[in-house]
Amino acid sequence: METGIIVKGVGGFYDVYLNGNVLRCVPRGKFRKQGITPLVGDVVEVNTKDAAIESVLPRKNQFKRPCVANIDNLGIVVSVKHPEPDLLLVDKLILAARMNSVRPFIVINKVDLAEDKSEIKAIEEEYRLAGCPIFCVSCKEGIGIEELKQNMYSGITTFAGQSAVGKSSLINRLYPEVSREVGDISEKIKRGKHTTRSVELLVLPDGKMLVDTPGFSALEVDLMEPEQVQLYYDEFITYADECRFPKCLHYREPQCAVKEAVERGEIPKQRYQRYIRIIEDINEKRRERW
Ligand SMILES: Nc1nc2c(ncn2[C@@H]2O[C@H](COP(=O)(O)OP(=O)(O)OP(=O)(O)O)[C@@H](O)[C@H]2O)c(=O)[nH]1
Ligand SMILES: [Mg+2]
Ligand SMILES: [Zn+2]
Repeated sequence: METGIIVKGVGGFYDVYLNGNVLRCVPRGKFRKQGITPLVGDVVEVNTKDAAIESVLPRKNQFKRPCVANIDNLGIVVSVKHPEPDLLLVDKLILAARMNSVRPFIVINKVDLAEDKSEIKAIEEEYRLAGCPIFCVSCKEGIGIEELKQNMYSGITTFAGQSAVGKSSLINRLYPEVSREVGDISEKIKRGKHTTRSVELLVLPDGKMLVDTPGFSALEVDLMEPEQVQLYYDEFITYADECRFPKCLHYREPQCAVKEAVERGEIPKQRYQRYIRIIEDINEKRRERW
């Protein structure tokens, strides 16, 4: 028995990356009876004699769009401009990642479009205390690409962010050897035709892995409890103990140490205000549900 990782599903078969090779395998019939569908990203035990998947190891996480398991890292891409940065989306993606035990990092792309450094600094400042590494790059000019590549975490990485921030360009720049796999125009047309385009895990020369479809969804944030959200804000942690109420949401409560830290400028104000928007959004969604 050998352990491998599913890189692709092909009409009832699964391509398993195993000892540096890809082996097309069939799942044992018992999976269907047990209601288990193997997913791309699954770590599986394979009987190499008859290329059969014997078992699927427990998953660390699982996503619907793209349909993939065991994501380790999420690169959240945002551009200096064109499009204007949507930092609420960045915040939600950080939350969605952390909620699912995925490690987030931020990539500020299109630094070549910044008229002066202050536009880049403004974004960096927002996430100074958020506990995610930040990389500044220009896919157009090749700035910062090598540094990001050196710092890419091991395991499975996927990128997310608004349309046109440069996710495909980034993958092309980082890993030109797999570039034909990512969204050029023809790929986009193809995708339009096949509404459920299958997801594929790309094994890179350095052994790291990449999910080629950026589709990590931030919607799950709506399912969080309001009390849970703050747990994922590193910048609140040191202050939260000092709040008057142990279950303080740092929202409308009096004597809130987090709000005081915001007033003193120790926590970035906009980031805090977007946190409040997320809390209010969740509350609103709940009211609609009842
Ligand atoms: N000026 C500048 N333009 C860039 C840079 N990176 C990407 N672009 C341009 O931004 C546009 C969008 O890039 P894509 O890589 O297709 O963006 P994407 O995030 O994959 O977009 P979707 O697939 O729609 O989600 C393209 O016209 C790129 O040429 C950059 O660093 N600087
Ligand atoms: Mg793209
Ligand atoms: Zn508080």
